Amino acid sequence: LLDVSWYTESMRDGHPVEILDRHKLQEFAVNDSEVTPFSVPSYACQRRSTLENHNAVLTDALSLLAEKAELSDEDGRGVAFRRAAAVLKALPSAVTKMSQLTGLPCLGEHSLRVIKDILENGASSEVESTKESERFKALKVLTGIFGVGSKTADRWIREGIHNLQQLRDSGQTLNRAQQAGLEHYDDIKQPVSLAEAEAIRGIVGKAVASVSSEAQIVLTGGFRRGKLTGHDVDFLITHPEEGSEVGLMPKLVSWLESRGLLLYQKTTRNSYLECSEGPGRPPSNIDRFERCLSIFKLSAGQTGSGVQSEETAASPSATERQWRAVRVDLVVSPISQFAFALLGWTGSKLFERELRRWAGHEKGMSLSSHALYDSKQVNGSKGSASAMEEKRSKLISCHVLQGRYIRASSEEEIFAHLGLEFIPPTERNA
Ligand code: DCT
Ligand code: MG
Repeated sequence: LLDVSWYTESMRDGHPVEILDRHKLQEFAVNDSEVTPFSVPSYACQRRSTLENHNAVLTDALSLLAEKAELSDEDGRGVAFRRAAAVLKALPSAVTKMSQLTGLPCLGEHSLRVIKDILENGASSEVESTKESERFKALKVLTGIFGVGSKTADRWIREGIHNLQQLRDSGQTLNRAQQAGLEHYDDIKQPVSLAEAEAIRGIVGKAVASVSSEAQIVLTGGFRRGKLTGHDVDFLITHPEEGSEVGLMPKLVSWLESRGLLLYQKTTRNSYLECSEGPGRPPSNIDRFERCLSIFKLSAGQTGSGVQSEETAASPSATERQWRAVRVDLVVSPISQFAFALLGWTGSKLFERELRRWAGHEKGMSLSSHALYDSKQVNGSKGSASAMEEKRSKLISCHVLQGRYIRASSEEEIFAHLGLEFIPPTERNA
């Protein structure tokens, strides 16, 4: 009776994880003797991944190939490279021999070939040729524009547009986000520093306090994981009284807009409804909270240390004008979903993906940034029920479903429900 499509979806999502066996490794091994292989658990959410990385050369190479795959709409391949990179990031020291990799999870043949190339020749030919590829360079530049995804970039490249000037000259119609993205390209490309993130937190915090004395704001994303720079600043806002978070976002946005602090903003309303939604995860990993994607205008005076000095080369005007554009995401969550939202918005992206994969494959549960749903007692099937019957059963199951949602008021509780050891934010840098 119940909709279990999320489960099959998560199965599809869970690309088979390759475990490297000794037989396969022989192809790659250089010298097996006197080498102790590393050992790590399969899922990134079972590992402690700090920002310390002893294998940056290898993980940068694999991350670049992941990026290339993602920009080419090959998500499965992208995830495989991301998982391989995350395994190497979790190792306690640098890999020097292929034989150290025996038994490690998530290292497929392609990733091993890249690693071997680097260990033996100092570089991977595939990575080097990707870096030089005109198509890859154009995809990077064009998708670097806020509001431009890989599909749009691909279409533009096919029309002969490879860089910003060609885009400006082409007369392409850009939407509002893309226009703002193009206008503030240099600033947005520049990493956001922790000092800038904290300055923005101060301003947004003031805005939140002035629209509601009890509302709370938390810095999430990479900065919560201890990163010193990021591509944007992510905030999660809630209110201790369920329902009182409704209406906060428009007030907050008005407050910021009236002070000229937003160069661009687009707010989407909360579209999550547990009852009508059923246990399914959203079709994409994007959650359904009320969300404001914005480009913030940060004045030099507000960071204390002025506009980042590094950007002088990229954008000489940034220091002259005494402000810079910064990407800021605001998300509002009801307090009942706050722990899930906090966990979901802290990342890393791969850590989140692995938590969901663990929940689905190992625990028969569905995890989102809204809820944890236990589907183990699901019986019946979607079968050939008519649309009418399906609608009716969905309404009935709505009541039944309540019992299978697992509530949690902290991240620690969610890890416990998932049967995982708690991993603090600073160790979620998979
Ligand atoms: N997220 C996710 N899946 C996505 C996108 C985002 O799980 N497809 C979560 C994890 C991180 C958080 O949202 C914020 O996203 P980003 O800002 O893109 O990531 P970040 O880790 O904060 O990276 P950066 O430091 O570069 O901003
Ligand atoms: Mg971020």
